[in-house]
Amino acid sequence: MSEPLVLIAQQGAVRTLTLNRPKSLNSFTGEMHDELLPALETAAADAAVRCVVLTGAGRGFCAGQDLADPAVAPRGEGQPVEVSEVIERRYKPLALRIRSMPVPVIAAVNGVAAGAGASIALACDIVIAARSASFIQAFSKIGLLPDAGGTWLLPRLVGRARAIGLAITGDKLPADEAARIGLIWRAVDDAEFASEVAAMAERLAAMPMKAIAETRAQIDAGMLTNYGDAISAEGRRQGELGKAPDFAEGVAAFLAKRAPVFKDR
Ligand code: T3D
Repeated sequence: MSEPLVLIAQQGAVRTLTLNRPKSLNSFTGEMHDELLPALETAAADAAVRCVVLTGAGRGFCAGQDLADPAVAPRGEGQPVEVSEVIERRYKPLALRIRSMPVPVIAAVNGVAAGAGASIALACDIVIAARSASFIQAFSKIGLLPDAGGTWLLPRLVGRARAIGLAITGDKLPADEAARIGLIWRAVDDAEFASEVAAMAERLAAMPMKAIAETRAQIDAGMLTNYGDAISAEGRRQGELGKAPDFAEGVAAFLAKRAPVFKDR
């Protein structure tokens, strides 16, 4: 039997999904998509999961689309390949699933994240990178534009000037620099990478899930609306959170000077 292309592990309330095509720097094939999206769906539906960590096996996080995959590899003159179909059918559902998970998603970027691999990492809620990792908008080097959400994410994360610079040059951005310009949450020493990721995952898993999911949804929605409408939308979401048990627990714990135990999802 062949090895799974996505390894699934559970530690406490943390579900870790590891892209597992290390020889090709975990680049995406149709088969890997076939395993990753269901793994996320399963995690979303499992009440025992309160944080998902996405990472890569070996020395890379993900080198984007597998350029040798016959489904998308250019076939020569007169035989165009329908790239848009792959994006619509594969990357869009994946990115939207990550962005709408009922629990926080950490991208633990252990090595290079290139092309759609970078877009998928940046779609996650918290990106922690090992200091030796890097981010590459590899698309321009092969005559493409940033996809899988790249053109939407980049300017929102780092502003137009840097988004265009990164996208056009395709230059390698070291993890430290990515953190400095606000592309990611943190870069950490390689020796501390695993423990830092585990600590953050454990911390997030103990937080109020509904509040985290609503915060993410409202920050994304707020970017598409005006200030007043954003305040009203925040209020509506806050109204729902205010009725949930986690809010009552949070306040009770604060007043009793004890640690809260959040259970909603
Ligand atoms: O096509 C569509 O459907 C549209 C969707 C597009 C989405 C995209 O993601 S487009 C962007 C695709 N990705 C790339 O263009 C990145 C290609 N890879 C690289 O530029 C380099 O590999 C890296 C800069 C990421 C890392 O460089 P390095 O020197 O550390 O490693 P390497 O030696 O280049 O790669 C190691 C192996 O992984 C190597 O295989 P080998 O020679 O040992 O057998 C290499 O061919 C393989 N590999 C790396 N990236 C890919 C890949 N194989 C297939 N597809 C890849 N994307």
